[in-house]
Amino acid sequence: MAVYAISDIHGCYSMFLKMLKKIRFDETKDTLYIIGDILDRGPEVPQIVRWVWDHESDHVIMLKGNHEDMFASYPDPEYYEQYYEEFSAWELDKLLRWIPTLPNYLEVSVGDIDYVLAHAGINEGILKTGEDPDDYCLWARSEFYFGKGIPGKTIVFGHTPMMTQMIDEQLSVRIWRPKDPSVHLIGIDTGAVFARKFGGKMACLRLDDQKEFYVYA
Ligand SMILES: [Mn+2]
Repeated sequence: MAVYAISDIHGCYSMFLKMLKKIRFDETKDTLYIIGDILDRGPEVPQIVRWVWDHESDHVIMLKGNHEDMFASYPDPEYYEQYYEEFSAWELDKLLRWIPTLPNYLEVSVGDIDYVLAHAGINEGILKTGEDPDDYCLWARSEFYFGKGIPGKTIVFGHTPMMTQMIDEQLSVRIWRPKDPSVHLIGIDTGAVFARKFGGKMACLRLDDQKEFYVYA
């Protein structure tokens, strides 16, 4: 009955399967939120997309990342030449129809913690109105994670690999939290796709008790 969050898989399908094993994910009981960016950069993009399609349910829930949005909004045959080879025509069509249906953020209460999940971040205005006209949830950077968050909410986000960012003067390859304990932000992108280059790894957070899980390439 555990609830997990993972993000920025970026085609690292083999690492993702390792992670499912590590957390002993049971899709009949547990829930997994994938907080965007399964596309681009990594070696096994079609494999992870097909896995998500095969498992999407009340127990496997995908949110939109900027890389999904870019693919759907500005499909560039040259840039995505690889995908046009790797995916079938009907899969590409499905991808383009699927991406706009993915949410920019989700509110999830686990135990007594009210989480908000968003790929890059979220602010109070978006949460109040439900509108994200500037795609803040997909693209926010330091203006979000150097901010104060939203009172009463714990925000789990990805998008910025924590190993490449000097945050609070701390170079981290672990799940990140701000030093100020009153700011409830949790950054879970630990750079899985950059694992070989920079020593990143794939992180997964159990929302029930905030236990951290890591797998290596
Ligand atoms: Mn991203």
